Amino acid sequence: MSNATAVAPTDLYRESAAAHGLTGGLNAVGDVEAARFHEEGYLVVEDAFDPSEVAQALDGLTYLMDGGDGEFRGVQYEPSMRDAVADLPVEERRTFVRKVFSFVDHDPRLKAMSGHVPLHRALERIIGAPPVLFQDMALSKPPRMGSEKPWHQDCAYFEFHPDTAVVGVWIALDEATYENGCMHVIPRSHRDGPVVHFQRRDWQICDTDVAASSNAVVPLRPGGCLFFHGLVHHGTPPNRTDSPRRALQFHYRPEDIVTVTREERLAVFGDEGKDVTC
Ligand SMILES: O=C(O)CCC(=O)C(=O)O
Repeated sequence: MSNATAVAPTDLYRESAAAHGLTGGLNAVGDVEAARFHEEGYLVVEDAFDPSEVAQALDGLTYLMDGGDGEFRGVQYEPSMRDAVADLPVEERRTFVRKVFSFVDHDPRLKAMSGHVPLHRALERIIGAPPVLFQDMALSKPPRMGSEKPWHQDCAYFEFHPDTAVVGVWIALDEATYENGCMHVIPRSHRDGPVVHFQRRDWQICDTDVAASSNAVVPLRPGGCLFFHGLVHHGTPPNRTDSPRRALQFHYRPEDIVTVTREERLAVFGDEGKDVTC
């Protein structure tokens, strides 16, 4: 099916059980917690980063969004504002940013977040090998405008064998709530393996194939983080509030991996996703 403007069904995200998170920072991720990650497909650490680290990350993002690095091209705006932003003053333009990507080599504050030592220690426990960063982005949902990211599996976007130990790390920079579009995951869905994705409201898992009734909501305070398996079904509803919802998202993998071709990837995840990037 190809209908990118289709309207989201209203019952796709339930304000149901909030995911239970660890406290004690990233050092609280030990073998038991890593085993829980593999069982459930995700792990929440409520207090992973302190307020000064969050503030530094926001400063780094603001610098790049405002054109502080003339070489940087990784800023994407909400689709409805793409033509209009050029005429806006920078502070206003910033409001309409949807995504900032491939930034770690353009700002030392953001590089520090991606290389954060306790984060890498926790990832090594989960992956079972030293983590290699392979994708960095910041995802913003502008007030009242930030749209839904429908249910999907991140491995659908990567040219790695689907068994690769891919771990996403989603770090809240603002408080993330049900109302402003926090993450939702379907616990244990990674165990069912790759699922065909459809070009509908986005490149997504067919709505009727998502066990939305069993979704876990992942509200986070700034500095909280979600580790999620590359095959776990996840998504975010729209931002229905007057405040922005900004987050960092890093993806890590082990050094040794088996790559696949684009055609092999699309043969597994569905060939309607030819033109999409995560
Ligand atoms: O932050 C969001 O709104 C969605 C992030 C996400 O699921 C993704 O980019 O894969």
